[in-house]
Amino acid sequence: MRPSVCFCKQMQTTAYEVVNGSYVPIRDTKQPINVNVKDEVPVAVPAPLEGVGAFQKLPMVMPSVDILFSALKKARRVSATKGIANIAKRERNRGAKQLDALMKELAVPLRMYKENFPNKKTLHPYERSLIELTLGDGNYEEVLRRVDTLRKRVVSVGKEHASLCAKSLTKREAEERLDEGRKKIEEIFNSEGKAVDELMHIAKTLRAMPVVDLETPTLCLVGAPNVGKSSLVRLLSTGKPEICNYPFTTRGILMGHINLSFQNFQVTDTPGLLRRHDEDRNNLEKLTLAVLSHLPTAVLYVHDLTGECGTSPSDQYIIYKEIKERFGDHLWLDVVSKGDLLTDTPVLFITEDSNSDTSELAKYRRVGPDGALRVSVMTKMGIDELKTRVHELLITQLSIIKDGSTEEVEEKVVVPKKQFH
Ligand SMILES: Nc1nc2c(ncn2[C@@H]2O[C@H](COP(=O)(O)OP(=O)(O)OP(=O)(O)O)[C@@H](O)[C@H]2O)c(=O)[nH]1
Ligand SMILES: [Mg+2]
Repeated sequence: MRPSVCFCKQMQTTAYEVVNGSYVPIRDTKQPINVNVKDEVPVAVPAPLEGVGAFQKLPMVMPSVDILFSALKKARRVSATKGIANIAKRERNRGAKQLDALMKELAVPLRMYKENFPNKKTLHPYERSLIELTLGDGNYEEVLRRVDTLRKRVVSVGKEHASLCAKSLTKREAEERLDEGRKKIEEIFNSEGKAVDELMHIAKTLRAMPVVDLETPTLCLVGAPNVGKSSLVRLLSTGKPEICNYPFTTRGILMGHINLSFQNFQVTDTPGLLRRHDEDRNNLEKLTLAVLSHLPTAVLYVHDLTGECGTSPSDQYIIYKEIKERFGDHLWLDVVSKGDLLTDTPVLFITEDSNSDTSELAKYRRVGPDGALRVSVMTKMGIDELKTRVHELLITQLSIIKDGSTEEVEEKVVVPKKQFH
């Protein structure tokens, strides 16, 4: 049966730049062991997957100048308690109340940010990786810490000056102390309010990240740089990634959607992987590994045997072997791309020596891994077959997801929640 493909509206497909950092995604393979007392056989109980989507729930952060402006305006409107006849008393009461109001108007939004920006440790590992790789190591926590330090300083200085003002002996002194306190708080906010603006920028960056739904089957395109991943994403889904003839065109995770026979599927495009150790990988490659490590995606692995992409077939073979070994438990489909350019003679780079080829590598140069489908985006060779195979793969993934959620419901009944923490 050939699936009918209908393209739906493009959603959340913005790719984003990744800054430098030293984070390496590590697959969390540790699972709590539940010992069956009766036969004493340890049974691995999979930890329930925490949900993704925390970035969409981040609070809106106001620019620091707006927070200050609005707080000053509101504080100035505060008047002295009614019925105080003595001028000095009335003035110091007004001054103390205004400083207290100013302090509160500034501290409340800052406290709200602190409470509503999630602790990184409680996030889904995928979102944790995104934070590390896009914002840089520890930057998220650092900015939140600075916002909280600012809040504490405003509170402490506000209280100190409100109390000084309340002790004033004359109207003039009360006015001066109010002025002093206000200036001091303004100074602090002006010099340290940058943290709030940085937090606003962080929230904006995180909110713009592609939304992944763990319940929706997802296909992830993986392969060396420039092999034609994005071209296939464009053909298979609503995602419209940039396509260029140079490596690392794709600079972020991009999400497209496929609607096949009334069922929605997700497709993610990822940056290319080079032949090197994890420690040497750039953050773009680490993003790809984070997707494979933390998201239950099916993999469409793309091989370019034409020599066009810049990574030799033997290097692609080595990258492939490593990735397959690490992530081979994902549902998997191999494609050989740019079929229109492939000739019968396998391509050899100057740096390669075919005499040292194993029989497996020699076969790889000609046809790719066992069962790989040859396709061409240019001539549409193999594309109908690819769509059928992708559909089958995603339907299989859908049934795995459904089975998984049934098991999880059962587990929740019998296993105390504490065991997972
Ligand atoms: N002749 C031919 N060229 C192709 C085909 N598919 C992709 N290309 C070209 O290969 C180049 C790289 O394609 P992309 O789709 O950007 O490759 P990518 O793997 O996403 O690249 P990165 O994002 O940089 O890793 C572009 O110039 C494409 O036009 C194909 O089937 N035939
Ligand atoms: Mg690309």
